[in-house]
Amino acid sequence: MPESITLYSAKICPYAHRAEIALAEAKAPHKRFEIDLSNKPEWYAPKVNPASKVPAIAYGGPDVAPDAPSPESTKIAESLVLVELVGDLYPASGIVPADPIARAQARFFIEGVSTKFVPHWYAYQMRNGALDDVWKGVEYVQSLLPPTGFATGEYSMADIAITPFLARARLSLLNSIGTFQPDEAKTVWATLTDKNGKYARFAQYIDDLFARESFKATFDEAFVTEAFQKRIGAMLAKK
Ligand SMILES: N[C@@H](CCC(=O)N[C@@H](CS)C(=O)NCC(=O)O)C(=O)O
Repeated sequence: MPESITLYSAKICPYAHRAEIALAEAKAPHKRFEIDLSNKPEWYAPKVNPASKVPAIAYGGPDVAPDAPSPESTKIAESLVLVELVGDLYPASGIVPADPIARAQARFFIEGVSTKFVPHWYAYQMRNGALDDVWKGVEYVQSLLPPTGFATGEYSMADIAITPFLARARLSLLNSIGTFQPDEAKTVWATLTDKNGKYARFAQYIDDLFARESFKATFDEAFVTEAFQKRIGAMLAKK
């Protein structure tokens, strides 16, 4: 029986969202504490995560309030580490595939998402990066997908790794939050979700990811849209 889990998270953060989806998938009892990234509590870095980032988990230890973390709990950070931790604590969730080959495929998929999709998406959104690079990333991820179902067949950590980025890409493109032109942004999302187009398999995959209960239960689209408009708007205004 796993010990107590306290998740330090932020609704806007795609990395933190990975940990939230994993906990929801596993139906893992936990406490959740929202960290305001623009005004982080002074105890957060010294007592929970020296890198001062979300997500982080305090595991085990005495039953304390999240804003008074105990030195006796184990503190662990990094979204992908946390997703695997939840999967290992709750093996029946299938988050970490039991089959070694499926597990390796899931890790390979995550590697592709982290190196070939996320950096190009961020460059496009935040720094006028090349749209072509985003398409290359999508094409690569699409090439890893089986004909139907999730990244390795059954839903797993591979799917958890990409979902928060697609959800935020969607709202950023549809609300033109980024360094792109509004018309182009809307066309990009339409192309990505066109079931008869070049990315038809990817479009079906997006539908399947967004239909997952663990995603729906952990994504506050209205909140994230408004927060993105403020935070990313301010970041871009500084440039
Ligand atoms: N590699 C980390 C990245 C986490 C990360 O960058 N989190 C951001 C928010 S999305 C953060 O906490 N940044 C610190 C800050 O904004 O002060 C992970 O996968 O967990």
